[in-house]
Amino acid sequence: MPQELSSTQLRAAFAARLSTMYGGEVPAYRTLVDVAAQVNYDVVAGDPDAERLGSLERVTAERHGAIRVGTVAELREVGQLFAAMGMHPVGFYDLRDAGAASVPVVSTAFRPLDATELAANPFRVFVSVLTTDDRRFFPADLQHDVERFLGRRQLFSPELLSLAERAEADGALPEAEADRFLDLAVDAFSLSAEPIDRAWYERLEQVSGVAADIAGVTTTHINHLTPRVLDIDLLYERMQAAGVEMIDEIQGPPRVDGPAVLLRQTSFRALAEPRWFRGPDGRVERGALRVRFGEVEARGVALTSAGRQRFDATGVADLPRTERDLAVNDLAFYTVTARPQRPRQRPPLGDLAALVDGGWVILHPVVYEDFLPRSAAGIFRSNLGRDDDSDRSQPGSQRDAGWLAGVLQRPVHDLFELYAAQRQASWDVALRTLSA
Ligand code: OOG
Ligand code: NI
Repeated sequence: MPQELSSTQLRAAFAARLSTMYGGEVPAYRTLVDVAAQVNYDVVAGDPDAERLGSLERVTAERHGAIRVGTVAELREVGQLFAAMGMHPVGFYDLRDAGAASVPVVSTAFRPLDATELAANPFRVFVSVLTTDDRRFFPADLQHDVERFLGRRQLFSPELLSLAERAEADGALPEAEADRFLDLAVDAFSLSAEPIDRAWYERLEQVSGVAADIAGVTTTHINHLTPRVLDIDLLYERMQAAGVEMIDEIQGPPRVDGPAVLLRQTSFRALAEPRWFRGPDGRVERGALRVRFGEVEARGVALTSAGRQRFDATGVADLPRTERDLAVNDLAFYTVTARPQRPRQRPPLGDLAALVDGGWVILHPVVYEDFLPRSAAGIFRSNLGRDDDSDRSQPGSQRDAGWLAGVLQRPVHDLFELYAAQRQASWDVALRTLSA
């Protein structure tokens, strides 16, 4: 039998090749990765508990990417591509309503679903699609022109898509096909040398920087590739000390004296990258665009929907400051294992607080593997400059998780359900051990 690559191996190889490609395109990304790796190393060296939210090895290798597409047909193709690598849509994010920073896209994240796959390689991609039919952002004539432009482009070749279908169906690709698949996939996300129609790009830019980035060009590109760090405040300081201009803030919950929750992110500003432009007279000239930036993130424990509601309403300050209290009040997800040295009495099986306090079980945080719409919109916005100038008197177009599943022709997984299933599975095992 020929050597083959499983979907897990395809994902790991894709993440590695994408990182090499992106490092070649955006040298500041390499600085970010180096500083991030050093921060992780230093944090682990100084704190015996630092790996509680992920091993040094996993955290240092971990990346998420972001891409943006224009149409539902393109989004469906993206879904096909990632299915080949064991990455499935999780969550629905509406960034049109993400407060002051709203942008005309809705999004999901393609990622591995279960703990084993995440441990093998946690690579994920945040994918956004332009809402061209949303009148708050696009008047009818512009919608028409944008859709006509998008209808003529092809982001992914038929060869790439058919290799992806085959990989999904078989769960693997033979080595030679895998290599070809990876080449084509990485290529589809690299910055194109194709000249950009300047007048068209500028017309879209008037409406929104996001619209221009997505629909002003005939290709897509990886917009950022984000390493993970164990201490984002330290990383922020060190990047500034290294002379890299960072955005003003770290997005997400502020640092507190207690368990890290959800996700904190920051980035360096988009750099001017040389691009080719075609003017109205047909002449091609060199120009520059600032669209790609360097994001970095720190991840904490996943909140339950009750915890999340409280966080959304009042911010992190209102959450308990211990893992025990977060877990027993069902505000954050923790898995449990039976403690090897535990009391000899009958365990109070139905009572989590008593099981924890009495020393029967140990809690383990479930890392938040997803995204935050407010931070996501903030990340878009902080790097695209212009303020929201949508017309809120117009009706928005309807989008939700059901719409997304229909477009993708794939189930869109609910993140709370995934975390709850993981917690439940650990309980099933622990209760069996405790009642034995
Ligand atoms: C995606 C922004 C969202 C994140 O980490 O929240 C995102 C984009 O800029 O396309 O990646
Ligand atoms: Ni990101």
